[in-house]
This record gives sequence, structure tokens and C-alpha cells, in this order.
Amino acid sequence: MIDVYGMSSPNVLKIVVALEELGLEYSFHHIDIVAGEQYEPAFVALNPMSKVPVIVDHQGIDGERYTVFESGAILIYLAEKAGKLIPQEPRARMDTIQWLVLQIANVGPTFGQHNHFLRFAPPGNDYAASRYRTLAGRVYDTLDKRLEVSTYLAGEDYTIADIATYPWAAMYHEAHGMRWDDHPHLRRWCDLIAQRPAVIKSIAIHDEITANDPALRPDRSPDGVDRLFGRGAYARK
Ligand SMILES: N[C@@H](CCC(=O)N[C@@H](CS)C(=O)NCC(=O)O)C(=O)O
Repeated sequence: MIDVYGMSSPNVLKIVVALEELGLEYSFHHIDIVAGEQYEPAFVALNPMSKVPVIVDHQGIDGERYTVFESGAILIYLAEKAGKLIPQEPRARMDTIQWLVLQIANVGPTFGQHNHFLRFAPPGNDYAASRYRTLAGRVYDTLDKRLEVSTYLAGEDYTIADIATYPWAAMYHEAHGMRWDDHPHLRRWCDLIAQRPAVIKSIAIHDEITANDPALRPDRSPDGVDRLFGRGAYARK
């Protein structure tokens, strides 16, 4: 059994998709990041960065309990455990790792910042908003160019690189003010992945996670939101 700690988030959806694709048994636990549950000692013991997702595999490495944080590391762990979704052939394996790392280093951080300045920042951040829109556009363009010449990100096989990237591209492309006409190959790939039974099931599970996420409740604490975003009294002096 694998315990998954998470919330409504593309980084968490990645893990649900991988678990569903691999048919691994898991149990989901909400972490309320507005209430600050990520800073409780029991959670910090699982992830020193105080972020979700985290998994605890009770039959992990050597059969012992094993904890993994960082969504990219979790995807590698699950794929290695099951012997699927990461090719063994050296070239295909390295291609998978490169595109997975591109997601972790570029897609997540850049889309996350673009989202923040587009939806959550107070007015008066034109420089940052424009910078992250430009950088996000560059990432979408890069994915589109790759998918013009390759069925999936790492080649002809569906891998953890696709699982890592799909939730971000599918959830945010339109919300980020991008136009599908500019990214037809990305759209073809999104449509292809959206048909996978494990993805359909995972999105339904994620919709339920979203509906029950305490961090999204209308009565959530404004102070907790300030702490999450590092602003107001929580801004570092
Ligand atoms: N690089 C991390 C990013 C994880 C992340 O940013 N998690 C957010 C939710 S999507 C979080 O836990 N935020 C709480 C906080 O920063 O206090 C990963 O890929 O796992």
C-alpha cells in the first residue's frame, strides 16, 4: 500500500495518473496548505521542503517503508518499482529522463509563476507578469516543436515524461492565455493522452480531490493564503 499526501494540483495529478497507469494500490490524504499542515513536524519529517506531493510506500525499497518527495522523483520511483513507463534501452531511457527533467525544471516552475502573476498577484506587477507570460510561451512553444516530430515527449512510447507534463499543459494552456492554433502538436498530444482510461479515471479522482480540498474552501483563512504566497506579514525582510 502507498500513502499519497496531496491536494488539488497538477503535481499531485501526475502521481495519481502514474499510480492508476501502473495499477498500484494507494490511499489519498489531503494536506491543507492554507492551514499550514505542511509545516507540522510529522509532515516535515516526510518532506523537508514542506510541499506536496509526497508518497510513503509501506513495501518500499528492500521491502522496508520508503518515503519519496518531489513529483519527478516519485514518478521515477514508481516507474522503477513497476518496471514500466521508463524504458530500459539506454537511449530511450535518457530521452525520457531529459524530458522529465525539462518538466521539473521548466514547465512546473515557469507555469506556476505565470499562473501566480496572472491570477493571484496584486496589481502593479507588470514586469513580472510579462516576464512569466513570455517564459511560459517559450515552454509551450518548445513542447509543441518536440511533439511535431515525436508521438510522445521521449519518442514513440508513453512514459513518465508525458505523465509529468500532461496535467500542466492540459489544465493551464487556455487559462494561461495561449491559443491552441499556435500549438497544434501539443493539442494532438493532449487529445491522445486524454483518451487513456487511467487518465480519464485520474481526472475524475482529481476532480473529487478538488471538490474536497480544504485549501480551496471559500472560508479559508486570508492569513493562511498570505503565508502560502509569502506576502504581507510573511514577506521575508
Ligand atoms: N517541485 C515540487 C513542487 C511541489 C509544489 O510546489 N507543491 C505545492 C502544491 S502544487 C505545495 O505543496 N505548496 C505548499 C507550500 O509551498 O507551502 C514537485 O514537483 O513536487
